[in-house]
Amino acid sequence: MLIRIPRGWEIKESQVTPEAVFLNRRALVAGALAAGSGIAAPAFAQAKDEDPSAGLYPLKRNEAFQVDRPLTDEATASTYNNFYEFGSHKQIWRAAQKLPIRPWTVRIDGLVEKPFEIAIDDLLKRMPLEERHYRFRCVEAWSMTVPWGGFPMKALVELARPLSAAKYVAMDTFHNPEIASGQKASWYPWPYREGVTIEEAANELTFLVTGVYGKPARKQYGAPLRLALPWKYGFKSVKSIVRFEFTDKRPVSFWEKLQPAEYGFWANVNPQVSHPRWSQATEEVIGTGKRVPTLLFNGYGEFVAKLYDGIKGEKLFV
Ligand SMILES: Nc1nc2c(c(=O)[nH]1)N[C@H]1C(S)=C(S)[C@@H](COP(=O)(O)O)O[C@H]1N2
Ligand SMILES: [Mo]
Repeated sequence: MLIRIPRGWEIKESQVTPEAVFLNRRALVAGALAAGSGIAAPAFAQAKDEDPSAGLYPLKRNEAFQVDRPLTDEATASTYNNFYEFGSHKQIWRAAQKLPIRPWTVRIDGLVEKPFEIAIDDLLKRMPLEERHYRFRCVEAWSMTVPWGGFPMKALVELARPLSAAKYVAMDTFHNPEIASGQKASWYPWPYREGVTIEEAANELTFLVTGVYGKPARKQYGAPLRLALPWKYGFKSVKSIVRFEFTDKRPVSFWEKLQPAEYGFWANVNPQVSHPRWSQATEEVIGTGKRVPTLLFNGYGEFVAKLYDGIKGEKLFV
C-alpha cells in the first residue's frame, strides 16, 4: 500500500481538503463511482413515514447552549458533508441514501457490567431527547451551525454501566462495502472508529445525534446515530455508530491511524495551534462566503477546558 502525502508547498489554499490529501487516483475514481451510483433522491427527500422515529420530532430546544451566529441553512448543510464511506468529496449526500437505517442495532460491550445490544428505536425511547444548537468546526477550516436533535452521551454511559476500569469509549461506524463503496478502498482502516475518555463522554456538551433540523437525521449526517463534539475538530464526530466499546486502552481512530501527526486523539479546536499544513486561525462559515476568527475550544471552553487541566505532555490541539 502506497499512500502519497503531498507536502505543504504542493497544496494550494483553495485545494485544502486535508482529510483527503492522501487521495491518489484510485481513491478519486472510487469517489466518483460512489457519487454516480447513488439513488437519485433530492437532499430533502425524506418522507415523514419513512423513518419510524419521525413522530418524536421536533424536540424541545435546550436553551443552555446558545450560539452567536445564524444556523446554517438546511439545503447547504445537507449537501456539504464528509462521509468517506460514500466518497471522498463533499457531495456524498446522494450516495448516502443507500444506507439502510432500519433495522439498526447498537452494541455496547467491553468493560461494562453486562454487554448488550439494543435496537435504535428502543434506545430512543429510553434516552432524554432534546434539541441543541451547536457550532461545528471541521479541521479543514470551515464551519457550520447546526440544530441537532439527540441526547447527552452521559445518558448512554449510565445505561451501559461501565466498570471502574473503563477509561475510554471507542465508537465504530457500520462496515458494509456493498452499500458504502468507499469502504472498498482497502487502504483505509475501516470501519471508521473514534474515541473519547470517559470524562469527555460524560461531559454535558457531548451529544449523541439522532435528528437534525427538527426531524430524524438524514443519512448523509450519519443516521441513525452519530456523535457531536462541538469543541473538537469535526472528524471526532463519528457517524452511523453501531458499537460503543468501553476500554482501558486509548483507542486509535481512523484518521490517527492514517496520519497521527495531523489528526490526533485529542483534536481540541485551538486557533493558535496550526495544522502541520495550514493555519487554524480562521474558518470559512459555510453558506456565507465569510471567514471569521476561530475560537479556543470552538467557543466552548467554559464547559470543557477543565477536562484538560491536569494533562501533561500530550498534543491536546492536533
Ligand atoms: N463514519 C464517518 N464519520 C465521520 C466522517 C466520515 O468520513 N465517516 N467524517 C468526519 C468529518 S471529517 C466531519 S467534518 C464530520 C462531517 O459531518 P457533517 O457531514 O454532518 O457536517 O463527520 C465526521 N464523521
Ligand atoms: Mo472534517
